[in-house]
Amino acid sequence: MSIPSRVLVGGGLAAALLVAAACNPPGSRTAASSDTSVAAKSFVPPGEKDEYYLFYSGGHSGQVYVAGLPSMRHISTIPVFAPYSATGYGFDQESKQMLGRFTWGDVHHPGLSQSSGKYDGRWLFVNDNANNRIARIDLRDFKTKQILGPIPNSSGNHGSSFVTENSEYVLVATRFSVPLPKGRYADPSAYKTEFNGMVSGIKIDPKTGEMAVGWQILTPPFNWDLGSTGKGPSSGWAFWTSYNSEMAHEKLEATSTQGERDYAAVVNWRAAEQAVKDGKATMLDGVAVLDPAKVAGVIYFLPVPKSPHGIDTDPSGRWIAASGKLQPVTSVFDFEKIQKAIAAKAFDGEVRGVPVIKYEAVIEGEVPVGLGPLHTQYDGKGNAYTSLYVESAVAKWTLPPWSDAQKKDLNTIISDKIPVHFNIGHLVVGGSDTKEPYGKYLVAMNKLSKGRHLSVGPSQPESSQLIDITGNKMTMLYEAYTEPEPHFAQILKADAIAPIEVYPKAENTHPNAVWDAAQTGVTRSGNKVEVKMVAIRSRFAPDRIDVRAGDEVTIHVTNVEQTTDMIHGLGIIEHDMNVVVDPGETKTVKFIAGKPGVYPFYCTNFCSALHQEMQGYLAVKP
Ligand code: K7E
Ligand code: CUA
Repeated sequence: MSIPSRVLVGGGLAAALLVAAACNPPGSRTAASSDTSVAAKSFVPPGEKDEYYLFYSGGHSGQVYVAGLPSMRHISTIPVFAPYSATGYGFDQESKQMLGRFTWGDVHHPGLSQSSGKYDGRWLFVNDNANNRIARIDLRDFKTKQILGPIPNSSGNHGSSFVTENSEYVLVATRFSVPLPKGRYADPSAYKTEFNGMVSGIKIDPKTGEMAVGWQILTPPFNWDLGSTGKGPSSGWAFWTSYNSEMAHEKLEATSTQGERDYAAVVNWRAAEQAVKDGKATMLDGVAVLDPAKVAGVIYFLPVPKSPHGIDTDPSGRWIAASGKLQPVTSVFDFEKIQKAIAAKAFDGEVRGVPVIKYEAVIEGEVPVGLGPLHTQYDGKGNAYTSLYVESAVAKWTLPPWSDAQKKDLNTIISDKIPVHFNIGHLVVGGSDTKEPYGKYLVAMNKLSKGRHLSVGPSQPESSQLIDITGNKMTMLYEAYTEPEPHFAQILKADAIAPIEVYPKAENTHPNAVWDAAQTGVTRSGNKVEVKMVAIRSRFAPDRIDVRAGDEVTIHVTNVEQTTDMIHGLGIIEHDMNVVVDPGETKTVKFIAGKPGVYPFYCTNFCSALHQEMQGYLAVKP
């Protein structure tokens, strides 16, 4: 079936449609393949394991989904910014404290930690666009360990999480601009003068991964969009696109799409770090902020055709592809030329003290990829893959250097195009943002699934499609569905990590952990009741807790199992409480005992033949 071209925006799109219609490359074909030999390529037999992890952002679910490649099987959900009763996240004291006052987040761009420009398998960072936060997941146990934020002076943490090549920083930029510091009121009609955006360097402790806000660079109120970090020749630099360099504050659909070009930010983060060390920053809401009008050399603007979205540095670090979603081209910039242009001051004026690099001095070519280009990924073999939102396709093209003949007609570098279903947003090739991409697979993350699955009513899933990119032509292998909404994903070789499956007893430092029934017990001090409890197949000790209505009850429950998959839960009837405790783990829950009565508690995670018998009573006396 075909769908009508979804109208992404008004005006400029019609022009875009006209331009691209003339240059559809050869190789287009239907995506739905009934060729069963293709099925073998994504088939992972029962009992066998996938070759790669796929870490999907869970969008406004606030979570991260983990699937295997090539099977596309969903393996687990890592709760990050929202409570998740399946793992008891957001119910125990520690995770509650991490979540703070928020019960949701909007995860867009997961970023794996890197060492020497390669994934090191230590951490996965994810952003929260909604509440200006960033979280760190430890890949040793696949658990969220830290949530930083709300980041001061930062509103709409969308241009995030871009990890530098040695995980020095997670670099983030603001989608929204507000009067700063946050909490200050200004009328939105004074947007251009009173509102500001920000680029932030979130410092990562190299040993522990602990994040802290390092420094910030003040920007005009453009809407910063996607970003990417440099490597090789662009080591120490980072890039963000923006929409709305018009600095409009209402009816953005029309008002922010007036200019033929918007600005990308070209940020020298090493220079920013140095400038802060040199005392050139001013403190704003507790953060060292650099004003580029006063501190030269930390940020430049680069014109990019119309309302760009993605900006992606290639594995060599020399080529930077930015896609103007309202123009059917992807602009390829040469970072070597960018450096020369900066050195030679090849500027087209400045905006608020920030030099604007001459487009003509640094553009390598505008590649006519197709309609609605958004994001680009690389396979490390000289090929680039750009998602085409409006066209519902992926275009494959060749990175520079190009021959003179190719330069004359850049249509000739487009080597393949494959339809996807439907309206693709991001796409991911394993390791595309590293020096050594895996190639092999591409996952298209499509915004609409439009009836390609069993009907589930009005709430529709998103669709992901697995594409084999090992040949000259791309091959559609498989498709799967996820809950809303993967924006971006990261792919990691399965053998790059060796997660633990049991918390070793020796590592449990919880002050109230207990390991056998003799150490357990209930103690009272005033109206506070503290319980030390063990969970073991198939009982809780103690299995009776006596309290009075209104008591503040704290239970420290230790799962003393040291066997993989022996997980116990503690659910308390009518107390909105469920905590799930992994082998060797201790969790603390705190609640106020409810109305008088007897409230059974039970193990929520099926653990043994006598799992059903794993229960007890919270006896609440009047
Ligand atoms: Cu959905 Cu990266 Cu937030 Cu593009 S973003 S599509
Ligand atoms: Cu313990 Cu079920």
